[in-house]
Amino acid sequence: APIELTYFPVRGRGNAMKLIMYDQGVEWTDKVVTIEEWMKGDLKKTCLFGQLPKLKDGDLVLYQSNAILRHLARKHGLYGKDGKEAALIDMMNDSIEDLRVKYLRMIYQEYETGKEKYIKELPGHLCYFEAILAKCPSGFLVGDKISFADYNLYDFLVVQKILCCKCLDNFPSLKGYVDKIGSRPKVKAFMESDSCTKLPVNGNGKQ
Ligand code: GSH
Repeated sequence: APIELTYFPVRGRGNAMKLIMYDQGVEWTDKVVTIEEWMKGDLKKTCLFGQLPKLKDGDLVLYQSNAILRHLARKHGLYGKDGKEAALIDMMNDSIEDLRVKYLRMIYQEYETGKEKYIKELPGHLCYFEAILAKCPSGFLVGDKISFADYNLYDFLVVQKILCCKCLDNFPSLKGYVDKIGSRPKVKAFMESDSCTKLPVNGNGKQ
């Protein structure tokens, strides 16, 4: 049976895993849960931590977006060539998660009052990834191959550009990275497809 992804009709935490599945040629079905359906509460009660996304792969049922990314990575060779690379990829992904949490806090809790400050502070966070990528001849975060952290960072950076189109202007390596990953034929096709463009970036309509 194909993998089944249950999530809200937003890009949010779902897009990076969809990108991986699309780019890696994984078959999956989308189970879209509207907010109205969710508000009824029945599905929430069945979710291990009361939240989505949820990924069903055979008899494995997974919650937590980063655990889902890692599961897909293990299955599809997106977790480095050895334990050392895997550790470094985990480290990168944790840092992306830190930034994602900051972004989501601003979007959901203080968009009106905190957006300008967030945009002002963003270069101070992105500069670390700029320095990392400037030193990577492969153009990926770790090693010679794309990893789940690359899909996650790419997705995050695209969303930052939606917030502030100039945010990568002083970061040539990050710009080149977004262009490079974004020009992978299936990544490009997915990002231009209805599955991505028809969805709001976030659940509250802010972006
Ligand atoms: N750490 C979790 C993950 O990475 O999957 C966070 C999951 C999360 O925040 N889910 C939100 C949710 O289910 C949507 S992105 N909200 C509805 C609710 O909490 O009732």
